[in-house]
Amino acid sequence: MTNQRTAPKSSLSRRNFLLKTATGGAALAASSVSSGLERNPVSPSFEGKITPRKPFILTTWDFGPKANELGFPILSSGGSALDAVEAAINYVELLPDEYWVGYGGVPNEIGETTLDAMILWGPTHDVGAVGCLKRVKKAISVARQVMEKTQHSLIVGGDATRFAVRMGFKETSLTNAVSQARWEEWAAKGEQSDAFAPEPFKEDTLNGHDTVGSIALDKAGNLCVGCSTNGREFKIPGRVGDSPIAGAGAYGDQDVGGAVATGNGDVMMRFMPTYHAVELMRQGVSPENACKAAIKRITDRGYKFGGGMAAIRIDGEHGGAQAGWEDEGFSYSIQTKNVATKFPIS
Ligand code: SD4
Repeated sequence: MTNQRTAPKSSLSRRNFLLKTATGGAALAASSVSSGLERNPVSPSFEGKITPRKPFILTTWDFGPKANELGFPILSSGGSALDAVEAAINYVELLPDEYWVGYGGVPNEIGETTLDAMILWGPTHDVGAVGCLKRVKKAISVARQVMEKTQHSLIVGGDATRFAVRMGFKETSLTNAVSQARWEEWAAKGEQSDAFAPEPFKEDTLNGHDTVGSIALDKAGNLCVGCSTNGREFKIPGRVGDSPIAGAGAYGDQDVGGAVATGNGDVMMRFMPTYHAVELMRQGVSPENACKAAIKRITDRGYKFGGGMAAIRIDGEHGGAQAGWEDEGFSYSIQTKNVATKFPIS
């Protein structure tokens, strides 16, 4: 028995229907362009006009320079951007005193630390991600396994842990003395997660949060983008933020460049800001203005949130923007030679 059905020759398959409608849509868009009715004509595509130059690695926040120092030698010795991003992010994930990324930090409402991470490989536009990963330290490496060993793009929760163990990762507690003490202090107050508060239209009251984002281009001109976080403090168990969502926490396009985001992911993921920024760069908007526009899209809707973005084109042009973080010290660092340069965003 076969489950293949032969469609009558005259019938319009769903695929053909979609193709026809898409073509119709394109024709419609083209005619409205020539009618001069559009208010904001899309600038001519910049794609194809951007040529990859020398290898670079960009990493966000204060851990950026050190992370780049580990990633850049991989690039300068002819290694892949994928290995460079993984090495840079692993460095931050395994820092013993880093509370916001990796183990030993940001417990959820019931005192457990869980991790979100994703990686995107430019040449194939393949993505791997984990959300709410428990009891495994190197979230970005598990995300890489999702990308390389499976057809899936995102695996979550206890099943992500099971997948990691199946791929050979060690299961271990993500709690340390700092995260335990911080959670006990908070739990003693008998509060519930601040995620039950009203949406942040007046002010962003949420507890601490942070993410490492990294973008690299290798000598072969291949782009890789990744990010990793343990989300926001005292989140509701099961919460997955923006970081493992392609286009939200991070995004890249092999022909254009990449963007990474950090901040209130519960708000930011509603707007796909990194996708937005990369698409604007494709149209010729500078990385800085692309980040500003992506953030403005969120604030224009009335949200008061804290967040930052950094973006870099494959030709090395870069920029960033932030909202509500004038005094947070958000920065990104870039390394193209021996030393990383830090770019504060205020
Ligand atoms: C999240 N965006 O899970 C992350 C946290 C973060 O700066 O980046 N904070 O919401």
